[in-house]
Amino acid sequence: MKRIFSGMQSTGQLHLGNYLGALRNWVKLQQDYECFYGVMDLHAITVAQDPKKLAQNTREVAAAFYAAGIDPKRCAVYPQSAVPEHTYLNWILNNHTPLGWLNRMTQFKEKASKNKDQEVLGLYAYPVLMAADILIYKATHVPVGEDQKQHLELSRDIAGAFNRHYGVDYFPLPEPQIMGEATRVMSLRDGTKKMSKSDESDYSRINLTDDADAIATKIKKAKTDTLPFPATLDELKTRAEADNLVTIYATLNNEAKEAVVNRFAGKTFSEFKTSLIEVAVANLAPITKRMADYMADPAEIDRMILKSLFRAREVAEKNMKEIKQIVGLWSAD
Ligand code: AQP
Repeated sequence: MKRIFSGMQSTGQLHLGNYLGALRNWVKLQQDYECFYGVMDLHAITVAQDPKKLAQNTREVAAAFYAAGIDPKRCAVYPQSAVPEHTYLNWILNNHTPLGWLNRMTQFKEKASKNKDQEVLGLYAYPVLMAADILIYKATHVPVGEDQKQHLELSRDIAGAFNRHYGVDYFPLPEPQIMGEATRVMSLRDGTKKMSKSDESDYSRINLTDDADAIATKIKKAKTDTLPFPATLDELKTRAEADNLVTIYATLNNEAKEAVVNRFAGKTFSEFKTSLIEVAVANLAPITKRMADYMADPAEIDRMILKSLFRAREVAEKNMKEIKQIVGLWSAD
């Protein structure tokens, strides 16, 4: 069976971009693949986190996975820090990653440019840890949003560099799976910026914990231009904010963007937004409700994590033994 790895950082509450760009697709993929879904708490600390909140955020992300429909009986769902082989392999892969490759990564430039205090080695080296996250399971496929494509390509390059260096065909070159229409959901306040957990404005995103009132307020306040609703797909493409809202609508409602444009052409944005609120609440309210139930019982989340963590550890430990042999590291067995 083909194997999938993907993960989400526990940097805050998951939002509609995480859901439509990744999580919703993960739920579909669990039917056909062996899946490892990590809560990436070691990636989270590449920017400053409050130690009092981090473990709780990690539980909350796991709860969002379960609430969205990830079945822990089929998939491993676990915090990254609970499988130390991720960081062990990270160190080995550091030695097969030329600095020039890391210098090209746009996410480091974007995040570090926002804050000079964030120019730390961990943030710079983040893509190598991401390669280790994937390769420790010898994953063949990685479902991600568009923003992670560059990191995925680097993971393939690092896997190839390791294989060539040791003259082995050990790591498969992982394939990115960028699925559906909503591969890059944009901020509700600025159609040129991606929706992000770390955006200062809570109005820029719909969180998976938002109730119906919050969703309605955020959609009503979402930025649009002053022109009437676009009449054609070509026109939509030239209007970032409208395009984003139509993409959200179409993806949540499982229909083509063209069908949405045809339905609302000639109507007002306010009519469109009223309908979008209905669609968003109908889709997200059941997830929000299930998340609230899980979050009311954090001990149960921990028990659920422990039930599937062993699968990740089993595969990671076995592969690490093989990798140590390839590299020539000492072992008594
Ligand atoms: N706006 C988005 N549209 C589509 N997909 C998205 N993803 C994130 N934002 C969008 C996808 O969600 C998965 C998990 O991402 P992550 O939490 O590990 O980190 P990120 O991509 O850096 O997400 P954020 O929200 O922007 O986090 P912060 O603010 O902490 O950096 C990935 O598959 C990603 O593609």
